[in-house]
Amino acid sequence: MDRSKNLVNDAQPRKPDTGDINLGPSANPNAKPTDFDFLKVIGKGSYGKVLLAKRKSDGKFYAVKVLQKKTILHRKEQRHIMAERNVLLKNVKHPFLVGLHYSFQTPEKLYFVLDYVNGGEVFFHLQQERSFPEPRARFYAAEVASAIGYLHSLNIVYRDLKPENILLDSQGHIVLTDFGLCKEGIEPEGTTSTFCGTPEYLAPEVLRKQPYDRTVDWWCLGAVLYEMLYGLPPFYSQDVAEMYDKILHQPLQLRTGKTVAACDILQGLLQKDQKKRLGAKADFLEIKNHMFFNSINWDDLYHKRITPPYNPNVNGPNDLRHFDPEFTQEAVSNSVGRTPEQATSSSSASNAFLGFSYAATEENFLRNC
Ligand code: ISQ
Repeated sequence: MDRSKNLVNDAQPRKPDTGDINLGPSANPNAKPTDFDFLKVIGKGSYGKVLLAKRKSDGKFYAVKVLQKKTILHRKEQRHIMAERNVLLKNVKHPFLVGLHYSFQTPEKLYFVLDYVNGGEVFFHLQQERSFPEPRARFYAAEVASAIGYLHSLNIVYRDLKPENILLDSQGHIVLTDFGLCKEGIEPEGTTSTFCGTPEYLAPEVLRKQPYDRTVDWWCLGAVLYEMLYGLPPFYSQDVAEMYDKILHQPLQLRTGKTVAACDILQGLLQKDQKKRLGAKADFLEIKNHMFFNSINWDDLYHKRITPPYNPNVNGPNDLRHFDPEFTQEAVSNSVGRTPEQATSSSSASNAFLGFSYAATEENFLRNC
């Protein structure tokens, strides 16, 4: 007897459980890890790693983000939650958000093929210069705000904007990475809702584990702007417990030497009470209209018609000069797939800077993830 005839109308026959995740419109069912040579580790987070990869078919470079399924998939329902909430799966496209080309999966891992952005982290450049003059800080803050405003228009809260997620492209425009990879539905089990990497920019309500909304992103924008102008995050302390206490209780102190407009926007964005924070009423519009941004033509900004204040001067995609050697060296030292020359070299880490003399498999890179 054909039992399917007895199913009620809305009942779906169960598909066999393949462990596959719905990657949405970006899914490319034909893609596979061996399409790429994996060259360097260029980013790292609680989610997994980001690798610089060269596609064998056309020699193009990409940043490939690799996630272990086992760290994100603990309950079947999460597959659906992920498909709903993971912004990498939505049709998100903005000039200051990293572009997703396509995604694919193996039984163990998810792969997101992203633009490779090689102007370096904004905070790498900040470290070289201690602080930025107001016009430079304004330009970066405006591009970050434009991207956040766009995410909010799609009902996406970025939440964990942090220094390492703010990159420059080869021309010097902002590129935000990592939106949606360490949030609801994709957070590794056991991570608390508050902690996902560096704690400097945590808003008071996130620290208190209270419900948060989009205003959390305006706090983070304030923290980024503060650090660009003063060289250290607001409420900074080497002692993390003390820093938490300051975020929660210490009034914002602004040293002299900045304009009234800069002080005013910092006070608005770094307002501990989320209901009183700049952006609480009309979201991005309030930030856009603040006097600190009077000189910004937001339409020109969006269309990249404003010349960036700094040109990273990179020589094509092989140029890793702006990436922290902590990451770029690691690929070589972790790798077991060395050439005989590298196996006998006394200084394998320094080989990372001699160009791409070999290509490891993705497995070699991710062995220690
Ligand atoms: C793209 N280019 C360089 C580094 C990156 C880190 C994370 C996500 C995307 C990236």
